[in-house]
This record gives sequence, structure tokens and C-alpha cells, in this order.
Amino acid sequence: MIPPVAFSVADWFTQYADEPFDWHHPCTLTVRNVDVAMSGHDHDHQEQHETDVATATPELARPPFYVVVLFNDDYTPMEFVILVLQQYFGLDLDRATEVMLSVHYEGKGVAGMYPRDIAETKAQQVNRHARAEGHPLLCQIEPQSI
Ligand code: TYC
Repeated sequence: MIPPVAFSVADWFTQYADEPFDWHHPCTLTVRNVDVAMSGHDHDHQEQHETDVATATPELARPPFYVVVLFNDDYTPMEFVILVLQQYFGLDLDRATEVMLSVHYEGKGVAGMYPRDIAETKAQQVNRHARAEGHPLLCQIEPQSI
């Protein structure tokens, strides 16, 4: 009996295709010389086919990613921005300080990169938290440019 297999088209493609799977360009894949094992009540009954058997069109595309961007302002304390970067984006103190300073000097900077819904939630949480503490810190999301 053939064990049930659970893998995505992308996994399958990566394992068996000559070329690496390209997330950005859905493509057509023709499967050749596939052994097909038949199983039902008779577990030993197997058949082999050596002809082309399938054409699969992967419908997968990499989910669009968004960057969460912090903007500089003249009033939000540096310590508050560092805490935000640690609490909402999981940065350690050194990295959070680095990002805060780059926002301070460059005008804006990336706090993290996520699928859209997560990025939106984080930006909303940061803006809400900043307002609640009386700071004008602005956080927005932007589509990731590759
Ligand atoms: N410019 C702010 C200050 O001098 C610090 C700051 C850094 C504010 C980053 C916002 O996203 C920011 N207190």
C-alpha cells in the first residue's frame, strides 16, 4: 500500500524538477515516467505506467510581504522607540538601538517584514500604543520592493 503523501506542489517541484521552483512565476510542469502503484483491498496489486501522466499547474505564489516602517519625529523619546522595537518586533537592545538611530538620522527605517495582515496589525498596535502614551511616533506599512 502506498503511504499517503502530504507535500505541497512547491515541495514536489523542488525535489523532482530540474529547475528550482520559482515562487514568482507560476508555471506548467509535465510529469513523465511516473510509477503509479494501485492499491485497494489488494495491497500487493501494483501497476507501472511509463507514459506522461499529468500536467500540473502550480497555483502557488509567495504571499506578498510588507515592511513595517517607522518615521522620525522631533518629540518621541528615543527610549520609547527602542522599547517599541523590542516589544513589537522582537529586536534585542543593540539592534533596536541601531534601528532607532538609523530612523533618527535617515528619517525612516524598517522595523520588520511580514505578510500583509501581520504587518498591518503591528503598525496599528504601535500607533495605538504611541498615542496612548502621548507620542506622535508614526508607523506605516509599505509593500516590500524586492
Ligand atoms: N527623533 C527622536 C528624538 O530625537 C527620536 C525618534 C527616533 C523618534 C525614531 C521617532 O521613529 C523615531 N527624540
